Amino acid sequence: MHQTIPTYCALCISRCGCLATVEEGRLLRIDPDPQHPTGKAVCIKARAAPELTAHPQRLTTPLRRTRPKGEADPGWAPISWDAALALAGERLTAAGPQATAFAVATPSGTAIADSFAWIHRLVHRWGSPNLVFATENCNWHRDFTPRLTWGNTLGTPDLDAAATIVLWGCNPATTWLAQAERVRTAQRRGARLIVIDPRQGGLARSADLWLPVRPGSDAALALGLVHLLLEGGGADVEFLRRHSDAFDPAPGGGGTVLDRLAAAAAAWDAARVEAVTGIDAARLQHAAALLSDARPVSLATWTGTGQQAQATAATRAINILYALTGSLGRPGGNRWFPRPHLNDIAAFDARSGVAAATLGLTERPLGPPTRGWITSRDLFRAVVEGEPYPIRALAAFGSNFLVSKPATRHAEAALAKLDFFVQTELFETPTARWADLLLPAASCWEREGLQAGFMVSAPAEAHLQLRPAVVAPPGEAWSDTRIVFALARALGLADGFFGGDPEAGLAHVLAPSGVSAADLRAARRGLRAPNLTAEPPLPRVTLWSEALAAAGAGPLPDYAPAAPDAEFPYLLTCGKTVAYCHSQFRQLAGLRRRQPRPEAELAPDVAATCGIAPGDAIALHTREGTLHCHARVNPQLAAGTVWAEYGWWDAQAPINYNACMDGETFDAVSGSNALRGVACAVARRSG
Ligand SMILES: Nc1nc2c(c(=O)[nH]1)N[C@H]1C(S)=C(S)[C@@H](COP(=O)(O)OP(=O)(O)OC[C@H]3O[C@@H](n4cnc5c(=O)[nH]c(N)nc54)[C@H](O)[C@@H]3O)O[C@H]1N2
Ligand SMILES: Nc1nc2c(c(=O)[nH]1)N[C@H]1C(S)=C(S)[C@@H](COP(=O)(O)OP(=O)(O)OC[C@H]3O[C@@H](n4cnc5c(=O)[nH]c(N)nc54)[C@H](O)[C@@H]3O)O[C@H]1N2
Ligand code: SF4
Ligand SMILES: [Mo]
Repeated sequence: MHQTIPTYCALCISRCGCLATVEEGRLLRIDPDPQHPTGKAVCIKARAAPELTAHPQRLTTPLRRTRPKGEADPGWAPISWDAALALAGERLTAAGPQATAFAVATPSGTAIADSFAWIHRLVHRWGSPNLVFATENCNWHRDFTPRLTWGNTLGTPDLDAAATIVLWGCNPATTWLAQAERVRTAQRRGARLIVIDPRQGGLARSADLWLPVRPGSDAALALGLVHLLLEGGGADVEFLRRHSDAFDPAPGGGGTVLDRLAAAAAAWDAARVEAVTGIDAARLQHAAALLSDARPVSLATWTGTGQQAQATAATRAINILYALTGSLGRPGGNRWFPRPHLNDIAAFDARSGVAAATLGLTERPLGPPTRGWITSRDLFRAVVEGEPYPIRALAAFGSNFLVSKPATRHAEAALAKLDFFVQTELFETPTARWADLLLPAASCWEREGLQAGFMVSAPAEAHLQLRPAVVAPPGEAWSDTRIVFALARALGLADGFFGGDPEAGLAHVLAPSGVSAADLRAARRGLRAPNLTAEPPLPRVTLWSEALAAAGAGPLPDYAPAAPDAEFPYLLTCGKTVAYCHSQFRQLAGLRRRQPRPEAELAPDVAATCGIAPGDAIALHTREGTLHCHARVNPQLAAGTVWAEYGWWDAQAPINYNACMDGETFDAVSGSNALRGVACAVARRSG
């Protein structure tokens, strides 16, 4: 007998509402659930869920290493959960909280969001200062850099009421189906669309204006637009007068803050912008005209502007440009819609005693270390060199940082040197292969998960849903939340974890929402939460940032173009593809058929100069290393650009993009790695 279960897909940020068809404990298929606020469509990753839940390579029992680290075969030996938890408790206690770092997978590209706050609670309550997380290359510049300008996140673009939508370095048609659907609906209603991306993918094909910016040069483009808005009278002066420091005297003289901003932006006239970004004056004018006249403006940006060597300048300049439109916090602009009211159990306040010890905080006092989030580079250095203090143990919940983070000097030595490394995973990955103890995690289809707010619109944000397990986990796999609660017990923290009972924890989380877990289990599609948070008042905009000035960056953003490089004359950049999330899902044959091997797109000028035809085997060289892949030629790619896939791994072949990224080239404020706009050369190879 078939059973159809309403649920949502938790594999990526989109959290698409869907229907799971199950028969005799087996997941048969996933279909969209149009009644759900994010249920208009599902992608091929969700369609591959039956393969993920039944995959023969899934981890099904706790495994203990029996062979030395660094050997190809860890000699995994199955052990019981009791033995595994006792071992983890004993070894982590021996290392102690300061010498133990944690790691967590991305909540935007995995289902770890289910357990994200509980993992943070474990880290914070136990007293570890350090959690390796992807934020510097993921959401930092979207969610935290805007705090420097208006004290809050970028907010949610109110797409349903926007006159102009700007997608700047994000590609929701590939990475966020539910958001792309809202953009298409807005376009049908008549909203204008501007896409700023070196590659014309997805929605850029139907945009009113596509700006093929040269990778890594977004700060210059944004400053050029700030200049045009200020010069042409397109800035919302009334908004600035009431809600910003624009008319305050600038520290150090030179008139008001707005005068100083205008002077700084005037250095970016159209000719210089074109020379640096590749965007000609006509297109720049067109963009400025839309931003000046077709308001309110909604803005989405994500990793395209974040993974840059000057990402703070880029996002600051974009945020300032956005503030000039006067759309912030208004209907049709970026807003902070009311969300279900929940208790926050991440316990960031418990960090205060150890916060100062967070790795990288001294170097980046405005960056992710302020939240306890560290880079793998800083972790490896602490393990190998004992700098600034030794770290001996690592506890990771997913995260394949050997593939998802750039190459760093100490990686192998650090992983070999760790006294103890425990990881929860679905599969054995290149990172997991270094573990002492590997714990099998249930996938999102095999465990409950709570989603408070589905992001893409006001009604979606108010939606609260408790996703059911639609099938049982394979073998003895557990949900990460259950593992966190069990580890908390093993570390003597049961009191701070509701007696070690996840159900009691869930009841506490839901208490302020006005609904119970039982209510949510009955309302299978979820419901509009009775108690919502309040929409915050319009924030005050800080154009002139004393905080950045004090941290050694300029109070106003600027951009320093890289010198031309004769040896590595092209610019390498990357982006996501529909079939995969980061380094995941290469095991799934259904997805692998769609995208069987790593490929890179070359702009026609690059292909012509290098004598490369579509389908050729090529090598991409950077100063850090070499990447093997196959060529496509894409006429819809900024001149001089190479756009490659990342996330591939193979012990035998150099196909990991990030192995050619220099982990020492990063934004000084945030630590975001230069993964986009990297100097490269291209050559044909045989094979
Ligand atoms: N060159 C380049 N590099 C990038 C990016 C890029 O655009 N270009 N993007 C960056 C971004 S935005 C991010 S967020 C990071 C992501 O970096 P990571 O978080 O390291 O993401 P993945 O490489 O997908 O690895 C996630 C791992 O978690 C496991 N996993 C998945 N779901 C679960 C779960 O529910 N529980 C547990 N325990 N494990 C799970 C998967 O099997 C996988 O091995 O990569 C970054 N790296
Ligand atoms: N299919 C799929 N969906 C995902 C994920 C996934 O791995 N796969 N990961 C999830 C996660 S963790 C995240 S953070 C989001 C990220 O979502 P997005 O930010 O939308 O992801 P990307 O495709 O990495 O990058 C967006 C765009 O940046 C462009 N770009 C490259 N270089 C530059 C540049 O220098 N300037 C500008 N302006 N644009 C540039 C790329 O061409 C790409 O179109 O996606 C989430 N959804
Ligand atoms: S876009 Fe695909 S992977 Fe992401 S939530 Fe929707 S169906 Fe799942
Ligand atoms: Mo991400």
